[in-house]
Amino acid sequence: MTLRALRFMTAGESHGPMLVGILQGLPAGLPIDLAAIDEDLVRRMGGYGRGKRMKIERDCARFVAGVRHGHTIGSPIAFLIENRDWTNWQHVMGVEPLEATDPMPGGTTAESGDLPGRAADSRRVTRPRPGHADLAGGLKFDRADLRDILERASARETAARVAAGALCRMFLAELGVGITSHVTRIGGAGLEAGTTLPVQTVMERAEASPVRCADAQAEAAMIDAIDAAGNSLDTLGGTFEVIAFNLPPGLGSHAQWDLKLDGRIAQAMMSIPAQKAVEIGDGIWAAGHPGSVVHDPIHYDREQGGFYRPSNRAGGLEGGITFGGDLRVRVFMKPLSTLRQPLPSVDIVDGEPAEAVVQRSDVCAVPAAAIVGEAMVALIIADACIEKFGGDSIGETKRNHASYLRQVGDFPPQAS
Ligand code: EPS
Repeated sequence: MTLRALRFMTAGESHGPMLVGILQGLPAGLPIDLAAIDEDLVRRMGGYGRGKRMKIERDCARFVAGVRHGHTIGSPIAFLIENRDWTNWQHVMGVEPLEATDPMPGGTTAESGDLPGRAADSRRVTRPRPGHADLAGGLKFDRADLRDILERASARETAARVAAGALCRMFLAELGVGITSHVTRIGGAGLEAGTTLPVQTVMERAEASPVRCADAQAEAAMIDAIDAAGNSLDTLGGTFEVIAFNLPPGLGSHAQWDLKLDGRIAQAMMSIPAQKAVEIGDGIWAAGHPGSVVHDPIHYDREQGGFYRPSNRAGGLEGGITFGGDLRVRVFMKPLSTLRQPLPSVDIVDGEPAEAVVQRSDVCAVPAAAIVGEAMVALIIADACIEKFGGDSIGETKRNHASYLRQVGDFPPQAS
């Protein structure tokens, strides 16, 4: 349970008719830029190394509740994102029970072959891919067709997260908060260890890069690495960094384990498919260095707006609370588990060794994962802002936010 003031759920299979998202808890009166939501959806579809599915889709969000005349009205926001590929999967993903005589994909009928009904489907998946949810999910949900698992485990679901994240981003913009991201490594190619790029550089350069990399030399090496992996029928993971800037101090809390904002962010990032580790600030580097060089000294200058830090190795959080510096979260993605040259597996029908199923997939989806990472950070920070500032209307939230910032400016309180 990571959200405290917002509620968010998605539904939808990768090759079903559509994805569905419901987001509840944004204040009323928030202006909604529909085009900006679809722009974020297009950003997620892009990136060098994507596969053929993204050439079929034209992701856009159709709002069916919670937005009226361009503004939120305080009710749950509901939206749909159509899967254009659905037209190619209607038989495989149909809702109705299969009739014995139904024509099946592959030219068979449900009663043909030695397996009854749906199991005769030529797109039945019985050879789980190492690294995907196929086997673990099949065991848990007792499915004879592992498609019942992979359809929902697919990263297709993240399109709905990006639409919800775009709504949260609009809310955060009202409070002056911005979010950006860049790719720092793909396979063996990346920025030099210890590189921290300024937010402005990331915003200007990463967006224009096919791999979302802000450094031209690293970008070229990443593209070469993706080409080489694709040519050898392999896949690549990598790392990306999400940065949230102009954050108020005081989001999250030290007071209880499940209130700490770093923990809430880490959970949200780890929930993105294929992510295996999360680092806040220079956390991994810090583990190998003494405290005297790790922690960010505290300075004060009224002219400069009060407290400030010459460094931000903490990544914007101390004790699970923002202190006013940029939030920097790095996320580590494993290579996609659908391999065109499949790994050894076992056929669940007979327990015999078999090569894992080969599904259409991407060679590399790290640039897309960075956009999903932005959305998840937007969701968690928006949640923490509503938790801190409340407000049923955006005007009320902004008044509370402004009043709190005055309090911070007057710190410390007069002794009573
Ligand atoms: C994805 C849609 C999927 C994959 C990919 C991401 O479409 P399809 O399975 O039809 O090709 O391209 O999914 C995975 C990497 C995965 O492991 O499931 C998308 O919309 O992002």
